[in-house]
Amino acid sequence: MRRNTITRLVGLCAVLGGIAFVVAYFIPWMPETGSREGGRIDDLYWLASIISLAIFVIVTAALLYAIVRFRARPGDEEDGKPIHGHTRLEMVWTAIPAALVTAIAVSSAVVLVKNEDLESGHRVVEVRAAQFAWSFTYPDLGITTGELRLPVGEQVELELESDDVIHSFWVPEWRVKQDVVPGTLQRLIVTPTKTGSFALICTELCGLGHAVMRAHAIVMAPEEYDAWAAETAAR
Ligand SMILES: [Cu+2]
Repeated sequence: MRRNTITRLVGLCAVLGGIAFVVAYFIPWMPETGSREGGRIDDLYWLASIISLAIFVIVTAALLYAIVRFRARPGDEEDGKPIHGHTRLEMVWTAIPAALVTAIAVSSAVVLVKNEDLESGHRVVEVRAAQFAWSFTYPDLGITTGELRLPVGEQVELELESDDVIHSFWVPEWRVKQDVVPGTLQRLIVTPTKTGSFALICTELCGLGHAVMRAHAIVMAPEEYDAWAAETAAR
């Protein structure tokens, strides 16, 4: 390749890379993260996004350059040169994606292990899904509610069960998500890091009322949670 070609390709990559960065970084694609597990998942998203965008930018730059630079001129009836592969190039474009996919797999496994690491003495809430509502039982308080309340900064294990069909538990800000399969006990571990009221959504089409199968996940300061727990348990 001539020096000129490389300079132009690098320039094109820089322009496309700049556009890709602006689109990826400055547009809020996802709601702000509200859990410790979610922060790790966001890191994975960034790793996969950066790799994908880098490859996209390089491929697009080469494609655009080739379309403009090597286009058939008017009156050009010639066939292209017969080219039969390029072993070294093929080895490179096999080895690099293999390394990238391995990097994504290893970091995903690390995040999965960390996100499923249960601290001893953690809080437990039993979650029941039924057409078309959620209910939450707090074994330590002996109460059941229609909205999920949790203290901020404390790891909780949600034990999910379904009364009828498959549902799916999802709070977008927490990033983690779990199908609730009838006849099985599913677990989801989450450590809320942000107080507030978040939408809790069923994301498995579970029947006519699926779209309204929503509840709130309310994350409170620890002392507020304790006050609510004491008041509700006393009723
Ligand atoms: Cu549902």
